[in-house]
Amino acid sequence: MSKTLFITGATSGFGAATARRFAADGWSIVICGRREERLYALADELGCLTPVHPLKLDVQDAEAVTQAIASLPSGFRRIHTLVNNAGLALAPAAMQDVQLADLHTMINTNITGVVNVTHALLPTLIETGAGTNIINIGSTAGEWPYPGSHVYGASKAFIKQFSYNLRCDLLGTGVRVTDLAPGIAETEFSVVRNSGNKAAANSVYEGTVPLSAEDIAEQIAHIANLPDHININRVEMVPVRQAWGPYAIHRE
Ligand code: NDP
Ligand code: 8X3
Repeated sequence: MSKTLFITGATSGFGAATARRFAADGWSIVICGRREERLYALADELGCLTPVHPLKLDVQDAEAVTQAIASLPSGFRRIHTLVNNAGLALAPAAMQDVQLADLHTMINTNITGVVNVTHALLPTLIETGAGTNIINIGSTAGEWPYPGSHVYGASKAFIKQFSYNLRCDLLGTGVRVTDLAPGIAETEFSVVRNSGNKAAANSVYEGTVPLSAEDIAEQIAHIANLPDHININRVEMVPVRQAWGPYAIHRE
């Protein structure tokens, strides 16, 4: 029987690329996202390769997450790999200049959403045990501060510590946990962050070579398929053209 991947945020970017990568390997896949049209289009695309179950889901809604996971069809209940990928950055300006609602959306999606989905899937992951995976998509922003990252970066720092703490709780179950922390990657991420302003989004990637969604998908596939006795705690993955800047100094 094929293994089953459960991936959130599959309607775009890393999530869609990862669904395609695992489908090519013959995994059964539960794809989640809020945009129904995209979800069904991806299910149609991959359905000729492998069993696919599209799940329209807002990860912020704990009750909806619990219900959706409890009602998975029988062929999709035994999850082998959970990828907590759904997430977003908003309000790319100083904390003092942004809307509180945008900060709440990031917290509710990047933190609460990950907790909701993980809590609901832990019983099935633990039941299967050895070789199963929780791969949480963090970010370099969770480790390295920069202006305008405020709650977004802090939400990704949560992902790192949550992943490490989960490993402690899951020791002995065989369930593996990884914080996969990419640097800049070209997806719809920057369009969302810049409220649909494509020119502002494109300028993030102008004149450089960012990571691609397929690069991330390849890394996720690598981690998920490692021998059962290996746990990758954290991977920080950046383009060659990305490094750190100096401390900022305020001068009169
Ligand atoms: P995209 O904007 O391309 O994809 C984000 C995905 O998250 C979409 O499928 C979206 O689907 C889904 N999503 C957002 N909010 C919700 C929600 N409330 N419920 C369910 N799904 C939701 O961005 P990326 O692929 O780049 O981002 C994927 C992850 O990678 C995010 O966690 C992001 O923070 C992280 N990341 C991105 C980097 C980058 O530079 N691109 C670098 C490091 C980390 P829908 O709108 O249909 O619900
Ligand atoms: C997204 C990468 O560099 O925009 O997590 O913070 S970055």
